[in-house]
Amino acid sequence: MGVVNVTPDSFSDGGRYADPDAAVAHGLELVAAGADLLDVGGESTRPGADPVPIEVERARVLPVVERLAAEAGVPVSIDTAKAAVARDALAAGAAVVNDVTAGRHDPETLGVAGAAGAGYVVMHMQGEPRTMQREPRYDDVVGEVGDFLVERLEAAREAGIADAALCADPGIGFGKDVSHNLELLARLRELATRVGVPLLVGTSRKTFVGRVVGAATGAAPLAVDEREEGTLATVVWALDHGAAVVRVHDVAPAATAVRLLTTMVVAAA
Ligand code: PMM
Repeated sequence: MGVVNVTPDSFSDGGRYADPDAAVAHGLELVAAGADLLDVGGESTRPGADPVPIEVERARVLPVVERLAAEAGVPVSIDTAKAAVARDALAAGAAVVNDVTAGRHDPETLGVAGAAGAGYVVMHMQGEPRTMQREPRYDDVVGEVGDFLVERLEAAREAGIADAALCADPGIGFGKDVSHNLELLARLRELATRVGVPLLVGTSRKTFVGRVVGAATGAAPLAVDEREEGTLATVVWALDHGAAVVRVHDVAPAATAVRLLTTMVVAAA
């Protein structure tokens, strides 16, 4: 899944593709580089981010969704927690709703996806973006994330979303510190078995990658644009430990790594 952020303030690529033409061109590049799915988002979920008014989000994403759905040749997902934005994006050609609140922010989002026969990603987050990194706490992060995902998947089914249209995501970096993220990745297969639907994992350029690499080399945490190699390690790990989809900003290196991983997995079988 290639990320197309149409935002001025995403932590990973804020402002680079805020113009619709630039965002569409970027999405097409990601497909040429090997993306099988594009995720278009108009509201930053970075820690501390302020919510975006609905009209602003709509104006950012709809022209981009419409053009990519027509031109990209792969399914387009809309990264939103708002039912009205999801509804309009699906009408504009999106095929999947990626809701980082798992339908808690706006419960109607589930029904919108169900009525449209769209795919739906249920993601775990402790707290909300504005405050989620303040002191995340768990007794058993894998157990609690699993419980949450199972409960929200059930809510999605009750809203009419078909089982085959569902995907679950542990929400790496969403109300989690480095050790929580590492434990979720370490026990990803257990989580995949528990939720019983394909698992999506988004580690790309996230803070924990920069912290772990920095700590390992005795250097300061890496800046966002220095996290690509670390991201690739997590991508390969996630796919080899039960993930079905990985959400990345830089598709070309991930696609190369996935090709090699696939060859090795086949050779090892
Ligand atoms: N991460 C971000 C945004 N949306 N959606 C899902 N399902 N999983 C994620 O891990 C995820 C997401 C934050 O990254 P960005 O601001 O670079 O898009």
